Amino acid sequence: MSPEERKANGPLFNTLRDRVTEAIAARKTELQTEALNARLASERIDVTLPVRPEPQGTIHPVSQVLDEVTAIFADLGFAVAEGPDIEFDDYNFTKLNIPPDHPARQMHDTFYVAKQGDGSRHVLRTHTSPVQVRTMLKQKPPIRIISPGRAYRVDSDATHSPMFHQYEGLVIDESASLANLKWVLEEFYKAFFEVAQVELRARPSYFPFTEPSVEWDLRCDRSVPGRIVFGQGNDWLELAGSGMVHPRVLEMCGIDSGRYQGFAFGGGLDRLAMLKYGIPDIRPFFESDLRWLRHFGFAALDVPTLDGGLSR
Ligand code: FA5
Repeated sequence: MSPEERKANGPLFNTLRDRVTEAIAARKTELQTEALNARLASERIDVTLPVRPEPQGTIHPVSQVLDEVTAIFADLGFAVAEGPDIEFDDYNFTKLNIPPDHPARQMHDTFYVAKQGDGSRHVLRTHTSPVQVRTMLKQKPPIRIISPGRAYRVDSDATHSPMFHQYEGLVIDESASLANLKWVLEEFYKAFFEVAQVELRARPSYFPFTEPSVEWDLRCDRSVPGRIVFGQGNDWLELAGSGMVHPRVLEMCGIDSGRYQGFAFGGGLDRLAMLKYGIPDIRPFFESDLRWLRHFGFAALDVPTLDGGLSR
């Protein structure tokens, strides 16, 4: 265009350019709004729904049984106490009336941890009984605790694992007796095996930290191969070690044995899981085989409670 033409048409073209720019911007906003609305419609979620329609994964039988045992003892008024897996030799043995060089140390095939700088020695706890010591050292009677947890022994076959689980019970007050212990165990086994009645048989036993010491067998029926019915029949199943806490243990833990007395008991959690849920071998418990876990595992959202049902 000549300079004159440019002068005349310039404003016209400027106006045209502005209108085109505006139209493009308007259309762009419109398309963006449409795209956002389409995305919001397609990605809409109901936040009140569970994250997944089907929970993935299952609860391990040991965790299930641990929750069941805790629920039952909580109902009986027991608090849960804990202790570390790596324990002082003193708490695992000496304060439980098993001094160094005592032959009872050979009853436990112990994993020892290297000596500390001060010469003291730690062990992987061979049972949950050191939690008794820890509890008595920091709490005055009355004491009523249950302590489920891991224990370790140099031991491995179909019913023994180097790492396994135990539960420990301890009751200390001015009058706790063997009769009370028997009642507690009866209530526990009734609730745990979900039967109306159980019968316990006491056998004299030996644990250095209890005197007298008693082992308990539960009446059951094993006449049909592969099946156990609890509370009836002519067979007996060994279930728990127990006894009256040795006065020397009370004294070593700072409790006046002239005034206080009590009972302790303990058994294998894995063993309870095997019995209740018909699992023949302990070794796959700790192999993390997903097929085994899916077969023997429990629904992830079912929390065992006494009124809601332990295993259903
Ligand atoms: C004890 O460990 C005592 N502390 C129990 C006790 C507590 C007695 C309080 C008195 C008062 P024992 O060594 O018998 O006792 O072990 C108890 C249970 O642990 C056994 O019956 C068994 O069910 C389980 N257990 C022991 N070793 C293993 C293992 N290697 N694998 C799986 N379970 C085991």
